[in-house]
Amino acid sequence: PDLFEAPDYYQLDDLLTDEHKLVRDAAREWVKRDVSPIIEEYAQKAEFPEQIIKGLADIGAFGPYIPEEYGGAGLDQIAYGLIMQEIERGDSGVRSTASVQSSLVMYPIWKYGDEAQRKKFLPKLASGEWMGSFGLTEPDHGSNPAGMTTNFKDMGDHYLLNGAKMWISNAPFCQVAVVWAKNEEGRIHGLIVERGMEGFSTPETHNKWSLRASATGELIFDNVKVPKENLLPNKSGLGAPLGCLDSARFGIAWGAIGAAMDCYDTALRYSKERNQFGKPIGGFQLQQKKLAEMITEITKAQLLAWRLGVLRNEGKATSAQISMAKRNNVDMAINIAREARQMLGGMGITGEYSIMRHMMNLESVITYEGTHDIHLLITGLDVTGLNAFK
Ligand code: TGC
Ligand code: FAD
Repeated sequence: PDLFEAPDYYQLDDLLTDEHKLVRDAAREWVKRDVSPIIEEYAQKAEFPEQIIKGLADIGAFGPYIPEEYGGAGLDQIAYGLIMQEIERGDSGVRSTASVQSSLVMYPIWKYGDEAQRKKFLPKLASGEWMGSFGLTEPDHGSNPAGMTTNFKDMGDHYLLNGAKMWISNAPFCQVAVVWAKNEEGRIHGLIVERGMEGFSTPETHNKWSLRASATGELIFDNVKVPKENLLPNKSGLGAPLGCLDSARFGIAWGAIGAAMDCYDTALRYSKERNQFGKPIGGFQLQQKKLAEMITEITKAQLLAWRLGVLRNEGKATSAQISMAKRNNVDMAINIAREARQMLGGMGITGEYSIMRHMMNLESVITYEGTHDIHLLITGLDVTGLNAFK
């Protein structure tokens, strides 16, 4: 892992500020030192490496763009993207943990919460003392979260929450869950549910072939009494959780580039070292085609992500633009992982190299935060004005 070299074919470093490069390099060094050497072992045993939580907090991965007064790193969107890129070069599951904590837990508390909620939760989430999860998806409502059945009733001095969420990253060890549920009028609200509340449980989901180093589980609410002060007061409706997804999807558009870079770098290196028929396999046209296409696609994805970062810094990026980048960049990464895996021949299927782990991880990344198909339909709706979802 120490050998990793990030491709920068179009001198994109020239577009970054000194602060961007500093933040990126610190994240890169940390991933090299503390993630890459251990991650294969944790993925193989399907365990989240809890010892990396402090390091994630130290590199600013928990709330990169949340203001410093709440414990965040106070950085811009491009710095956030670069941190996600570096983490996902290590492992998409580790990036998932950071994405959820930052964009799906800290972001809604910051944007939709009141001052007391911000002060109570954000600093502890930024330091990793508390870990969070985000409950939107249900067993019968994945792509269509508007149909959710998890609900809460106003009991006077508290809310009574019932229902279940499925496929929830960080659920098994979270102290805090931002949960989306309908009130008696059917309006969606966010509630902060805390571990220890009676009737709240988080069983782990086992037997995943993907994101094995990330803990996934359910959130089950059986007559959970949620204090009234735990309702996020400043936004309701489906647009509230979808606003969080915009931020997380942006991070994924960058993160996927990291996974692709690692696959490309590994395959390029291997192609120069591995000899068959008397010469390095990198000297054969078929292998060069793969490598040339990989670096072309990575470069295009980097430009897309960078421009989207500029638009987000200016507050101008649309949700549909974010969908395009998430869809394109994850698809780019999974295709590169599949091609790179083949370039390593039999060695490519082993844990000696990171490629197959990335490839399997990306099967989740292409599904969560809106599937590949859903993002295509978002673009379709945006350009035609015609809704093909329903
Ligand atoms: P629709 O009628 O289009 O919209 C309802 C309301 O939401 C507004 N809106 C948005 N607001 C902010 N950001 C967005 N991206 C938004 N998209 C829509 C919209 O304006 C409207 O507002 P209002 O005020 O008019 O009510 O809703 P729909 O029911 O037709 O659904 C649209 C669709 C299919 C695009 C949406 O449901 C969707 O994106 N589905 C995919 C679900 C999804 O992405 N789930 C992700 C779960 S979390 C996760 O996967 C975490 S993985 C984390 C990790 O480990 O990294
Ligand atoms: P479905 O919605 O049932 O889709 C099945 C297939 O049908 C897909 O190919 C889809 O593209 C297609 N499809 C659906 N609707 C349409 C349509 N209108 N037109 C055409 N095709 C359509 N959720 C959270 O809330 N929080 C989390 O932390 C979280 N973490 C996750 C971690 C992992 C490892 C995974 C795998 C998922 C996670 N998710 C999380 C859930 C994820 O967001 C959902 O899996 C995803 O939104 C898809 O929902 P679904 O699995 O129910 O698939």
